Amino acid sequence: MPKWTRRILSERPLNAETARPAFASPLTPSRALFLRNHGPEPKAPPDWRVRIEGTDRTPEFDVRELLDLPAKAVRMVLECAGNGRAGFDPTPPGVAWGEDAVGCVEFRGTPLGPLLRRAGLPLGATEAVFAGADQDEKGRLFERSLPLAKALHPDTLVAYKMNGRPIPKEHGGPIRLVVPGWFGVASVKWLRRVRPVTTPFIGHYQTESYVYRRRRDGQPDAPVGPLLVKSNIVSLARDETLVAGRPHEIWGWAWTGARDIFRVEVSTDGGQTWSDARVGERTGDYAWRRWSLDWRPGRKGRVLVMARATDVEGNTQPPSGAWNELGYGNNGVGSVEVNVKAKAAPGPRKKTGEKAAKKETPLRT
Ligand SMILES: Nc1nc2c(c(=O)[nH]1)N[C@H]1C(S)=C(S)[C@@H](COP(=O)(O)O)O[C@H]1N2
Ligand SMILES: [Mo]
Repeated sequence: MPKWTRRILSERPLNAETARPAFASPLTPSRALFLRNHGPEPKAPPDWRVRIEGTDRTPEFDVRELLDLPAKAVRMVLECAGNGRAGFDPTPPGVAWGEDAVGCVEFRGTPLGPLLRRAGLPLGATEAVFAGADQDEKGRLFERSLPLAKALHPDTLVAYKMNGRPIPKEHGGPIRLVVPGWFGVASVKWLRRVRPVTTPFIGHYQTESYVYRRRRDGQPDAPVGPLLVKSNIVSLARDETLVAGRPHEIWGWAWTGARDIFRVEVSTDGGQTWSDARVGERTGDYAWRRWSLDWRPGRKGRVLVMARATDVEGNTQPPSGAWNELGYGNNGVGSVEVNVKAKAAPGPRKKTGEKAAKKETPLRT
């Protein structure tokens, strides 16, 4: 099994980006997936239970009991809303995520809706509040709410498996909420308590952070919600050197919080001209799709390669993401600058020897 090295942005709490080699596969191995924490991992006793607080009853479930309920698997992109923050100018405060706080994983669990309905929803319930077991350095619980309709959506799961195995502790095991199609903050790890409420939930992780804030523009804060349309470039590393005339398949992943990706365009001239990439098969309602374009770099020099995704609702990645005070949702067009060097010139003629003879074989046809 490969040893994945995540890029660590902070040790305490542990925040780290996905190990880049893991982007080679459609599903991100759990050990390579980014980690986003606001405090230390809580202790996980073996009898971990999640409580659903209804009007009629407050059932509790451990993993074994959840396994007896109807199960569903979802392949989904998990992306931190702060992914790409370092690309905003000026850079907002917070963890300076590059582009790799994202991955695509398969969760398995039981839909939350029936659990909430069976426990009994209060008349006029508008949201459900989810509490994790972890506390941040200020002693605040990690709590976040969802609009009731999203909490009741058949794909919103109380999950106990990730990539076919029990959810690793660092990813919120043994029991985690998963909200496919929404930024990672909605998917509360170490889930302890679910309670429907009739008034908007106010809490640090709901109304003070993980909100789009543009007070200068007189806009009210809005909690981050669905993923924005976005793509990454996997096949090229920054400042990598390519050889003029030698084919290269430019490829990466594209995802959206809308229903599906519609197209991905690629530019190899810094955004002057764009070509449609091939978009690979759909592997799940919330999974990312591979895109690729065959390219033969021309003249030597620096080349800015860019990728731009559009979803079926007509949302396109903007040239740069919409800046906001806390630095969320940067889905500006991704780019990577590479070097193209000239094809190796034929070396000075050698007088004798097999090797020299081989080298002199004309390559052009
Ligand atoms: N209990 C709890 N749940 C949490 C968090 C947290 O700090 N505590 N971080 C959230 C954020 S902001 C993200 S992006 C995802 C990250 O999930 P991962 O660490 O499994 O990649 O978990 C979310 N759920
Ligand atoms: Mo996040």
